[in-house]
Amino acid sequence: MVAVLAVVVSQDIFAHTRLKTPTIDENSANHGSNYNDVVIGHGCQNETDGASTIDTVGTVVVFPDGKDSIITTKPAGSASTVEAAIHQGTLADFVTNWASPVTIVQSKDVFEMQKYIKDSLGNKLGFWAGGGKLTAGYRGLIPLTTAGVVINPNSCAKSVTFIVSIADICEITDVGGFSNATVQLWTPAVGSNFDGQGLHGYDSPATLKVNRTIAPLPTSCGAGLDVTIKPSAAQLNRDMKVIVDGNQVWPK
Ligand SMILES: [Cu+2]
Repeated sequence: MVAVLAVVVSQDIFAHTRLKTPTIDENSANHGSNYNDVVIGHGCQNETDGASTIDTVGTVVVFPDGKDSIITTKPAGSASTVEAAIHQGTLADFVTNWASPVTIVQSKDVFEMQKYIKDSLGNKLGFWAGGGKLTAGYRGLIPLTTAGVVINPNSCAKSVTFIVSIADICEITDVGGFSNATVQLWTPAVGSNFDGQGLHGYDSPATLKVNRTIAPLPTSCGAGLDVTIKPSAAQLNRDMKVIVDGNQVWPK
């Protein structure tokens, strides 16, 4: 019985919502992009037996804006127990071309509507897709491309990992109504309204890791740095929204 339970639990972990291709190389091609999908792994959990039997009616995907993002570094290849250091500089210290990280690939395969989430300058920081539903027990592929990322050639970054915040919505509620039955939050715990403390997927966001493959690491860098870019709480509170025709639909 214990072995059976262990198998069920680990399958559930692998079914968390993630990018289909979570690790890519740098890409300096003109208008370079990398095709990818958000993979919605499972629906929401019913309150009777906790199984993921509730259909998903929409998803919200947000990349860090790179302006007030939380930037941390670790020596490349260090153990997960090594504490990350806060970087006091800007994202440009590590990435030279971050502006509009994501482009929607038009598709009605899963949801009927797709709309960008932009900042005040028009940068495309994410998108939502909704209308119709993803049936519980099925996987959903939501196609997108990410902009080609160029790592600052003078930096010591060996890789840069962008934390991608995703909300899979099963029932439209306000923030107070978030539960395992209404939403699956794949977000970093940064103190936003979307942390989902105690809920399935707590502090287990999707990631996009970009490996340095163009300019060689300067020899003065030694082994180099693994850099992580997380969105700020302020950004998530601003951007994790579904707005239809000027009206905020989610959270209510
Ligand atoms: Cu899961």
